[in-house]
Amino acid sequence: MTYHAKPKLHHPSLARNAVGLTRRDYEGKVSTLCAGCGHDSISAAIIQACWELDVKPHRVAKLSGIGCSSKTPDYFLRNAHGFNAVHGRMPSVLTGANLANRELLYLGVSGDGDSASIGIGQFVHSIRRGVNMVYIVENNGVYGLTKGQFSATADQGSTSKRGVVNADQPIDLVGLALQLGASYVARGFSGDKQQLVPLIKGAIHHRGAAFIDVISPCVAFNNHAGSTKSYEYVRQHNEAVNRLDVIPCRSEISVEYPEGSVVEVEQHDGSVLRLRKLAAGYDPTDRAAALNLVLAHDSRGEVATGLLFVDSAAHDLHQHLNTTEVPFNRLDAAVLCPGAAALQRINEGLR
Ligand SMILES: Cc1ncc(C[n+]2csc(CCOP(=O)(O)OP(=O)(O)O)c2C)c(N)n1
Ligand code: SF4
Ligand SMILES: [Mg+2]
Repeated sequence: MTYHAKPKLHHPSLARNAVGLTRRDYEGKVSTLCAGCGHDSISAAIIQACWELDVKPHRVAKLSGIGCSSKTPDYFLRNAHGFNAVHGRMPSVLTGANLANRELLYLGVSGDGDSASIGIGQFVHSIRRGVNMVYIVENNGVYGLTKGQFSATADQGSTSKRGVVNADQPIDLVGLALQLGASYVARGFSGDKQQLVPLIKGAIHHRGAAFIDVISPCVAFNNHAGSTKSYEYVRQHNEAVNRLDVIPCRSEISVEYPEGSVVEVEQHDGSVLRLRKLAAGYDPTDRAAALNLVLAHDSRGEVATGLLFVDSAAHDLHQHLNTTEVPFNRLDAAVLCPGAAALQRINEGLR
């Protein structure tokens, strides 16, 4: 018999956030993933980010597709809304839910197989439409759930566990997201929680399509020498361009930094993204520079991480479509069905 429920009783001394919840209140079921899988570290980072931001779990909708990565929403935020879509179809389900109710926080969790292969058509359109969401790809370069075939993000020349060489060019989802107009683009590493938690927090505060590619090693099928998605490879080739602090309200800024070493980007909701520069002269508000940086690092076999691009003035899908602010489930019959006279007026206007 397997036992997946966690005890609900907490020690009374556990720290509580502003909405009265402990970190444990943001957990889910016990993970069934392999011990050491990067995906579990990403779940822990999501839990930490939501707890620190005082997110109310019932105001979150977590959506995913199929894969080990897509199983993970079961392991965090047990009191959130959840929908496990068909393989590669998470983005359209998320888009529909978001159109129906813009008041929830939409968290899409996917894999490199789910988003870069079968679901790539869905991925690109959700990004280019500017759906207000946090879209996380847990990128291990393989189809972990189906036993480790190369995915479309596997680097050319990297080898499988059995020594087969991948001949195909990889799809870089970060480069694609930048080209498609994503307004918050980051790359993290599941082995660096200190970097990842603020990247998720920044994405939660962002309005628009926020995309985070998280390199997340698959210990069962892609953690050997010859893989470019192993813990060792990423640790050796990780080039962080900046370190992010998310400050929910401007007045809380207290630490002083030497002039020129920090970029601050104010978000639409008043929160501030404070970026401590690690790469000299890198401007995270310049989309073309971000694309160049990613391509240059790729060509050297390096993994550029950090907040690569942000556009705080971006508009989201609702603003593009000028939709109603009231969630559909709160619109009454008179609004939804305004009657024959209103229809007549619309028809007249189209003649
Ligand atoms: C329509 C369809 N085709 C194929 C599959 C088989 N399948 C299940 S998961 C998966 C790949 C998952 O890879 P990824 O998204 O990278 O997730 P990971 O397991 O690596 O986290 C595939 C091909 C499926 N479930 N449905
Ligand atoms: S097979 Fe790979 S991706 Fe799936 S749980 Fe195991 S380590 Fe994680
Ligand atoms: Mg994968």
